[in-house]
Amino acid sequence: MQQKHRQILVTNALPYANGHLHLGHLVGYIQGDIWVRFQRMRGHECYFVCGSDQHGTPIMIKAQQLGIEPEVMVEQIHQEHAQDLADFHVTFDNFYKTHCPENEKIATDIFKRLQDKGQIQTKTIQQAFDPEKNMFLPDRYVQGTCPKCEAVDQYGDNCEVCGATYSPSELKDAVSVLTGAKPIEKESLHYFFTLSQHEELLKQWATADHLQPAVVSKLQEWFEQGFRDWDISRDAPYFGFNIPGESDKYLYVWLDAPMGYMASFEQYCKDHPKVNFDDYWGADSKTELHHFIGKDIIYFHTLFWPAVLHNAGYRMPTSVVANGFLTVDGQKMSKSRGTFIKARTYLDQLGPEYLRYYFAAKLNSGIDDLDLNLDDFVARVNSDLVGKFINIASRCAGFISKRFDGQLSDSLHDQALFDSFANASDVIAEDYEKREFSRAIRRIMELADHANQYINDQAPWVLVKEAGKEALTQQVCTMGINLFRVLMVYLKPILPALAEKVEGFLAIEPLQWHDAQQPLLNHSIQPFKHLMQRIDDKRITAMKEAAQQDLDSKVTAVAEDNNCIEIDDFMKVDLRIAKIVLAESVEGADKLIKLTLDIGEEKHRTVFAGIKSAYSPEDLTGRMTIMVANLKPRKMRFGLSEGMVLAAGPGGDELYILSPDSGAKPGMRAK
Ligand code: B3M
Ligand code: ZN
Repeated sequence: MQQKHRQILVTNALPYANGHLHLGHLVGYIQGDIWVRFQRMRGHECYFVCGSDQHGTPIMIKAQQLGIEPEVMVEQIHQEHAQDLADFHVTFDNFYKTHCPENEKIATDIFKRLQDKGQIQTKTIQQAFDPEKNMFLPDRYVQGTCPKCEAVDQYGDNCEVCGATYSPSELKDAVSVLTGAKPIEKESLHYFFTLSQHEELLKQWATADHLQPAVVSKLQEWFEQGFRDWDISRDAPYFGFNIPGESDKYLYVWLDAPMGYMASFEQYCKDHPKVNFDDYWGADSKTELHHFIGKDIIYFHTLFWPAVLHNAGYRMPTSVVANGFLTVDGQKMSKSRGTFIKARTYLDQLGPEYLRYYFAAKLNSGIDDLDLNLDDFVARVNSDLVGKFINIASRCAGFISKRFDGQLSDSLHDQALFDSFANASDVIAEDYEKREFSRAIRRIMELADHANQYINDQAPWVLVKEAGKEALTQQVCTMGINLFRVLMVYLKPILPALAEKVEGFLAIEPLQWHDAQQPLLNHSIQPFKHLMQRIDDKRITAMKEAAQQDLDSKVTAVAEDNNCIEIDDFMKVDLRIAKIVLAESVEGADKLIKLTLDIGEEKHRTVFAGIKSAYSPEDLTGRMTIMVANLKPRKMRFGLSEGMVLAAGPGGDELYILSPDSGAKPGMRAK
């Protein structure tokens, strides 16, 4: 079926640059890559871009925890993600980043275009503020008791137990997740995008022409709730781009993240001048723009993003394609069960195309969750790919190589059978176009069964022993090889590396979709080499153990990052409430104060404390403090120091001794 030439730009969601990619991420990336490879096989001009999402509070906090600059952390993780995706054969034309000059220019320009159209407004709002961290708290950084059902440890703005939604200020006993401090309500000026003015635009766009049915119905719910203007600014400290004209207000990460698609494509166009940025992003673009995302970020991609694009004078997306979440063995990925599997942990044990095949065998055009059942994964890959598909070639190639010097016959033994394979091209293409990959695989595997049945019926291993049957043997094996080649065309979007090996074995140019129509005859092939090995269960076990160690290493890594100690070590420390009975200067020591402490059973414990830079002795006598009572006594020039009082701060005159709450008594032990 002749089809018009298409120009297509495809994107995948930009992974946050603050953590490793895991198999759940791979569902969307593999889905997008299969669809792109299919389009390219059909001869369309199809570009595929992505990149790292590098801004926002979680990234800033993570970098602080690791004690490195955010720019350094996001670059390290950018490289890791790029390698992981390349090793899964996800062929982005460009895997760029959001913390880059191109994106800053685009974001600033779009902000100003919206502002000039009166679609950026400012409003003073109240927000939870952490007085210790000295920063405003995103909703999920506030934790407390649900105001409705009293469930504890609920985050931000909605209760996971009863589903109630509320503002963080309504949470009872709210604390900052970062410091444990009680948040205060603080005012700040924020910038808003006037989303509420674009309901009609979005209602017209958010149809089945652009979105999956489940997404359309979700959007209907959101339309019924009505739209509020979108808060697109965040106060310092923040890692991102400044709001134009502001020094300590930043663009909210979700404003500049999807612009990262544009930045990635713009950088690609700079390196490929024949590709024109405006052809793909201009308001009157005739090309296609498809966003592949996880279903958790539909809101941003089907409401904010199309409205921002349109109002900034750009085209709107042709489609937004959401994929479901991944479960493993029927449950949420779990670290303790060793099923929270990083992309690299999988790749250390198994080839990428096994997983590509298994995900494709489960993927359809909907947004259902996908289960990676590890036993089924092994069985399905070994049965379909090795037992059925590869088997077709391996049962025929040997005869062609050994008996006919690699030469295929000049005619087909069963033209009708070949035609039935070639004629499947259109329905399988339609399955791929509609992202019904599991249906495409069902059709392909049915054809593989027919091919194996044909070989069973013709039994070349018998023919080859019968006098006068040489030509027939060569024809039958040539038929088998041709059926295998057609199936390789159909499987190539899913198994690109295997396809490359097969193209080498058959000594042919890279297979395109239309190649399924013509048989390969009167052609010399290479000796058959092992194309794919079966999955060994031991690999799965090793992967799960490694995933579990990832947890241990993850915890260790965090521990090392925060020099954490074991709980048992901490319990050895005897933290005691102490009364400073007497504080005295120490002759000849400009930093020390001699403290005599009442710690309950002992009334005159001596400690030399280096706090003279911040305190005079007379300020300390009579105060309560906290000390470490079981520290090994230390012989000093001025006497024996029998413990340590606790003080915090950067030093100099900024040193603060810790004081217990009123009512605490000398000798009480901290728990
Ligand atoms: N980084 C969320 C995610 O990683 C977000 C996607 C941005 S796409 C513009 O799924
Ligand atoms: Zn609740």
